[in-house]
Amino acid sequence: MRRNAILLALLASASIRCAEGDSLMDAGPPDTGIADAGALDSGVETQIPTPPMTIAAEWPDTEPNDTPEQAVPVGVIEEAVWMGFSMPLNAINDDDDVDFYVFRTPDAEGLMRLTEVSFIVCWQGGLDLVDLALYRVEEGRIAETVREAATQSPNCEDLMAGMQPSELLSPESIYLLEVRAAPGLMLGGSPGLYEA
Ligand SMILES: [Ca+2]
Ligand SMILES: [Ca+2]
Repeated sequence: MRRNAILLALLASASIRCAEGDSLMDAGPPDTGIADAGALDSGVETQIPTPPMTIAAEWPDTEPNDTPEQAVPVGVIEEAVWMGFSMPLNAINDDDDVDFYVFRTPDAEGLMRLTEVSFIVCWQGGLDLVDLALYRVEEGRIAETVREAATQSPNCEDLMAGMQPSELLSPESIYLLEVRAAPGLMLGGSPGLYEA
């Protein structure tokens, strides 16, 4: 009964508002506002994409990939990290661009075979272009920071720095690689291409 009364009161107030001359146009924006709030809520709920079970043959810089939730899913890591060989080419597109990629590790045996894999990202131009970070992902969220590489090197950042993948990574797990513009970067309008 009480609920019906409230509903009637709401309907009555709505009719009064209409009667007062508030057009349907005016009724629009609050609705849009609610829709936006809904989108925001679902944004909070979104998770880091689950990478496919296929081989991570290409690591394209598909923008926007500026947040972990927008990470480019690249599959199971094998042999090498391939950046700068497929379109869209990997680049720091502006002075504070961030590129996230999410990948899987193979099983323990496969991981031991990954002796040639390195996480060395290089570029030209003689400026400090990128910093790197590697995170372990659990249930679609960042569980821990595994390692960071943030030197002032003018040509490469090396995330592994002499370690083997099997020392750094767990088998059959999901990891997120962050390639972000180095602090204070000034590209002067042209993108800073990088390769791995
Ligand atoms: Ca980019
Ligand atoms: Ca980006």
